[in-house]
Amino acid sequence: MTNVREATYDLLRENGLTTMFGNPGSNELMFLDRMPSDFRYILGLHEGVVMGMADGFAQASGNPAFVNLHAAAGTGNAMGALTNACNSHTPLVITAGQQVRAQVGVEALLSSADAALLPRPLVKWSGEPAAAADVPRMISQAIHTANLDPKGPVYVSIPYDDWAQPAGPASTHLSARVVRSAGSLSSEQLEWLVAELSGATNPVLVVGSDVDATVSNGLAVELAEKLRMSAWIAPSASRCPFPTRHPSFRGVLPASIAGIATLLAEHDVILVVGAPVFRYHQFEPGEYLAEGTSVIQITSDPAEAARAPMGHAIVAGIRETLTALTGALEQSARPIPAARRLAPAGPDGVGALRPDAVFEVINAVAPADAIYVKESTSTTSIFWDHMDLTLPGSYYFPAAGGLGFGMPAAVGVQLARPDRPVIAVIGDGSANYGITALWSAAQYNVPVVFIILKNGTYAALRSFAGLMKVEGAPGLDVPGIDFCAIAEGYGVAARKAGTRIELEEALREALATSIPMLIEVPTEPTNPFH
Ligand code: TZD
Repeated sequence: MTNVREATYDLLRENGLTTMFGNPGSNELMFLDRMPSDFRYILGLHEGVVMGMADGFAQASGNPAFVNLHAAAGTGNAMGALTNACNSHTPLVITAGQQVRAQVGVEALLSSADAALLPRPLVKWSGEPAAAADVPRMISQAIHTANLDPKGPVYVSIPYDDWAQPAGPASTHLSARVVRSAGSLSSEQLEWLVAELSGATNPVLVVGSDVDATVSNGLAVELAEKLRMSAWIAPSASRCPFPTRHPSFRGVLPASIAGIATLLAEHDVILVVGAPVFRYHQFEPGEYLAEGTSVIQITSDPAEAARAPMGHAIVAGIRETLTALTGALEQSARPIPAARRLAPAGPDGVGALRPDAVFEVINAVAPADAIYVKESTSTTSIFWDHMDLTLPGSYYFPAAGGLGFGMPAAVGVQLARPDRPVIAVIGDGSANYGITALWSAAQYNVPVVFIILKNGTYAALRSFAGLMKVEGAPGLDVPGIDFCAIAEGYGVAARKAGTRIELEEALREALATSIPMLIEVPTEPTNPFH
């Protein structure tokens, strides 16, 4: 008779979850026992890194990724990373090994009391099966829950004596199940939307990460062109949903209440697609909207629709809605919005490069299909201004601002997309939260180019301190870290690049090799609010 372990591997295989990200302990060994040869296991040396790799892999592949953690301790280490996966609607099937059933009640070492409660509220759903025979069905439930809109992480705790038990009769039906959602607008809803947009005199498009997640970037361009709208990326962007060199593109909205109201004041209708309204950050209070401006939000996430402080919302599939809308709208005769003019990088500093110069070099040297994983917090808007990102799936950033995503996510993205070069642009503060991803990159031969922007400080926090009138706060500098030595210690080749020419040479070398490489670049601190 098929046991729970065999039935689970069958189920994972049928659903395409043959790459596992994990960090094992005694509770997981029975599951990993004789892992079938068509599965691959990517070991992360810390659970934050395991989660970051899985998050990058799932976002870049568009399919759920499978994660295996160790009990409560492993889950705890993973939870910071869950904040990002939760915000980015990343479909993750997270499992954690539980002590044997007979030893959970006595709280034996590495048992997880109230295991299903532990990861909430950062997962869409979580559970621990009431009986061994129900494990495969529950993992099936987890896969479908993670993958239905709004996608997101889910969590199952599994007592380790369950794996050898007979699978229940339901397990024979699970592998063949197909569960899909269909999120189209009704004809009345579409008519209303078309009337609102056609009747607007100066509408504007704001696109969010779920446009990129559903590979609807081309539809967003079509929509902007049809209505001759300028287009912004929603604030706190974690993906790139609109080509940054398209004439309609205006940039990423600032993440503040007053900032958005002011910037969009000239528009009568703001159409927000695939984003929350809005993911604010710095507190600059004021009116949410200027007089005469209204918002219409299209999102696949009911919670996102419900919590918006203003505007109307429609909960529907992003791709389906954009397809219907572009088909139903007439071509506008308004003048095409004038393209913005971008300033070139400023003069080079002495002993350190300006971030805009770094991005100019990267943009000039890297191929057009490069994918960027970014975690350098003070240089975000400079990056957007200097980079030509055209293809879907070209940019990933921690969606909840939780650092420790960048280094590992770059490894996960590269594993999912071996056909495109992956360049991780990481701050010298951020790098430390996920630094052991270097080891996974080296061991699994994942040819990510890691570029560390070494400004010696938490520059974003210094800027926040200025904004909040905080003086003399401790703990804002990170001097004395040699990233080349660290990289070499984990088995990754490394170069220092202190000038444009050195950076250009190092980047060309790194892109030409099939091994991971780290480039440490001394940079000048910048203020993101200036
Ligand atoms: N811890 C975690 C897990 N996430 C965070 N966001 C922070 C701490 C706080 N934090 C920020 O929000 S930005 C930042 C910290 C520590 C500085 C990152 O420094 P960096 O980048 O060198 O990577 P910049 O460009 O110098 O700001």
